Amino acid sequence: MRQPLVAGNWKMNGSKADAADLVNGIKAGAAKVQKAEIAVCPPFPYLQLIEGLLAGSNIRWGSQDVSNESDGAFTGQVSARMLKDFGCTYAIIGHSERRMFNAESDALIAKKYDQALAAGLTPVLCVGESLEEREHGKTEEVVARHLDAVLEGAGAKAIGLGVIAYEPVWAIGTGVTATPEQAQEVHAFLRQRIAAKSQAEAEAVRILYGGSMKPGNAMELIGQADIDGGLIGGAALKSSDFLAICAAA
Ligand code: 3PY
Repeated sequence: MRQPLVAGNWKMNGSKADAADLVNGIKAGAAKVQKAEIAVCPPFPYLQLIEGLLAGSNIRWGSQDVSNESDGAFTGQVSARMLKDFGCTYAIIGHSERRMFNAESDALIAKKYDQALAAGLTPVLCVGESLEEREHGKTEEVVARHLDAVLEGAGAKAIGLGVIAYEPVWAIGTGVTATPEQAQEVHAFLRQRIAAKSQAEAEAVRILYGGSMKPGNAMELIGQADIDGGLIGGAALKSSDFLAICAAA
């Protein structure tokens, strides 16, 4: 029913040459990926290069962020319309690194989500708790707050038009991965919360797991009932690892 999605979040890594090598490597192996939809999210300066290299392939690309404004005097920001203009499909929104290092609030993230949808992009809304929050039994409270910022404002239909990525902060860049059971529990919670507003949107929306997903754990994680793919960090920077995750999905 739900086609798995494996999206690589390259973060602020690599050079122009690295970006070209990586995407060419992914392109070369993509034919062996049977089921999953593949997407890459390179840094902004390389998007146009990647768009050219991916022309004619069925690999999609996305941005790692988008402005909460449509246009105007917002130095340094990139609008959803600009991204859509030259073929962008996805926009990662509310990644924990942006919540942490750029002080992005739920209200701001909800505006970015609206901008992405209005321009015809598919927002990938990141939600997830810190280690301290998990240890204090606050996981559901935190991911509910992150989800509700969009669900309560834009509504279940808007959530159904996007993708959700559950990324426990304690599993990002630490090498520690949530167990399949821990991840499934949160994914099921998120889906039930959407189902309380709309069963159809809850069944349709893809919920990805992110946080140290790698070739060795991808199959078990994505094999869980409510895990529909991955948002991949470090392992997305090596085409063989990324392709192995895509093949496992
Ligand atoms: C990670 O796996 O490190 C990520 O943050 C993916 O977005």
